[in-house]
Amino acid sequence: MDPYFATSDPCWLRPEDARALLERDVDVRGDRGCAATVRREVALLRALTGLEPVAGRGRVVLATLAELGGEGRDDVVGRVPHGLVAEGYAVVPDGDDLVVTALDDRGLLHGFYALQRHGERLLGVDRPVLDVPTNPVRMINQWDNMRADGPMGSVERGYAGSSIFYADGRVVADRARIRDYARLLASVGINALSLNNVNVHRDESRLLTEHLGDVADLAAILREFGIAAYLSVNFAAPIELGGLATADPLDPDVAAWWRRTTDAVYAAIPDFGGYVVKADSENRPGPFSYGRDHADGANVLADALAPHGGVVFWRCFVYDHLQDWRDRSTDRARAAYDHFTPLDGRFADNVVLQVKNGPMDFQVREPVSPLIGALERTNVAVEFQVTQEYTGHQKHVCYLVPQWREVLDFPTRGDDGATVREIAAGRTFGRPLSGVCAVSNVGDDRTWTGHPLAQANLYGFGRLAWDPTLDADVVLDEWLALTFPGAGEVQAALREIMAGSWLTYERYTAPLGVGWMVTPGSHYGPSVDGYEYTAWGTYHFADRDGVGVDRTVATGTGFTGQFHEPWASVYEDVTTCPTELALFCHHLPYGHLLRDGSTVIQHIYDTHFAGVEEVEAMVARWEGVAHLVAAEVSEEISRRMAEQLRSAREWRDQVNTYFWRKSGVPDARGRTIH
Ligand code: GCV
Repeated sequence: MDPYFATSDPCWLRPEDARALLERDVDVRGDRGCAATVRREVALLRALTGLEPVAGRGRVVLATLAELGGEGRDDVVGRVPHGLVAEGYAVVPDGDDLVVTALDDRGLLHGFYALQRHGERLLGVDRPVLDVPTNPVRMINQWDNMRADGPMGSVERGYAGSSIFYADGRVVADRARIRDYARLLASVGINALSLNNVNVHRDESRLLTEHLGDVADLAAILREFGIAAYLSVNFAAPIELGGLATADPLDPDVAAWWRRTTDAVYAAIPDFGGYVVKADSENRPGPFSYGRDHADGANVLADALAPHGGVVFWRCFVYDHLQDWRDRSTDRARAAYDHFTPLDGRFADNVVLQVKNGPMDFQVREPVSPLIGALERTNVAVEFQVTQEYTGHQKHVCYLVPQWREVLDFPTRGDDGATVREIAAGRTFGRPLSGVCAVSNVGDDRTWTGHPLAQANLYGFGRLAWDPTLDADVVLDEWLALTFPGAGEVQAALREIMAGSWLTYERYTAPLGVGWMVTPGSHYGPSVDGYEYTAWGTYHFADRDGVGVDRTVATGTGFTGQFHEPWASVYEDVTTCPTELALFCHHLPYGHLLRDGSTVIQHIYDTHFAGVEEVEAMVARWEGVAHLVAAEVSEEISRRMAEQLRSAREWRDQVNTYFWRKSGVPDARGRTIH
């Protein structure tokens, strides 16, 4: 029998979650592709739970529209709501049967997982239901390396142990854990996975060549779950692997090398997804070395992939990381827009520009990247970070779905009302190859995510990728019900703890959108001036009079002018700029009165005291229910919450003390500042 989560937590796929489904007779019609997977999953869940169909509970039939037509069930086909697309599914009650149907076998798989997730609520529907993915691309990016100091591969910005994919410079031999991961991802609708870090080192470059057989094996596992495999590639691979003297994208030998190499990949993996590329970014090679631009760079790969239907995800995280902190005119926040907007329309149709959600780097608060609304003739995928690099390293509870919802809902085009989610879905400019990507938060820890509650972020990303209009609280409730089944008190407590935890984290860390203030390198814990005099372009410019970055057009770096109206004006004017972005867009005196009525300095003090009080309340709330949760899990959560509280106090004290010493302005409420 398939070892279903033999060495790890089943997260939101606990066999008992499938009880309502397994009590029905489940009849899967096809036996190809993902339909075969559904059959196997049902058999496996029956074997694990011992649950068999209960007389009188009816039957669930999973069949494609073509199969239903072949059986003469045209009445059912006729009742499928309008709008079914590839990968989507419809649920149609038909007498004693509940029919799950789709255009393709991947749709049946998603329908199956929806029945498992929603149980009786979906199994008991009395009218047809349609559920289709909004985003064509729903991708997870692994930042996994093939080597580390120890035997297992490491994960860049990973907080949950080592890689589940690599050990000793090779793909792991035991792939059971990878199969479980594919299950988890497919169950929330993910359809693409890039298998290695975007920082491609020597070993990972060879995934394209000497490790290709292993990559093909991984792709076969993913295929069973409707997920396409991608590789991050090294732009200098023609030199490193091919022995050429150059990686110049306009050199015919370079183009021929990429074509040959890509042909070999497709010979091994006919449905290979394509490449993810980080170029000219943080010391990675790229087209700039040859005086070429990023359209030249992306298109040479796109040309190699095009005959096979493959796609290039080209990252826009391109900025000068060797900046001079004395130079106040260079603004890292401007970089992606400045590099890529002039190239709009020059990328091949099978290139997707992968744009981080904000203009800096996954801070707890940033404006939406203005580049997302600027590209009209280019495919775009918005990149999020599920791994908690800047949001507490999975030691802190930080439920990120509300942040992602805010980004997705932002009407970045202002004038014509298009939101980030509409642009990501490819609807605004008719781009069929758009969507969302996210950096994974998993490792080989038994819990997958280190902090058991961080599982909610992976679950939530998948659910939003499928349907970006889902309410963050509804997603949280789904996850809680599946993860702590039958434990109402625990669910209620965790709902209170998690729902607002992103805003709590924001309160006790860097204030008013200014970002950073983290320990350089690790990015964990406070270091207010840690990046202030470095080359990374991540400054707050605090002095005795004020703090913040003047990014206005009138007197600053001009970043605010990269937005469409009304946002350009809203951010430009300090009286209309949202409070939470006040210091991202403006350098303000400590006595400046914010829109919420408090001064900058008092706001810093108040939010930092409040943030810690909120963490204290979270810990107390958790302690009230911890005994209701299995010891192994509850002890892990308690340990991490204790660290969160310690760290939050450290943040509060360092930030408050720093600004009290700089400004000399005391806290209006006389609380302790050191
Ligand atoms: C994979 C930040 C992170 C890096 C990461 C980079 C990226 O700079 O700190 O670890 O590298 O983003 O997104 O490429």
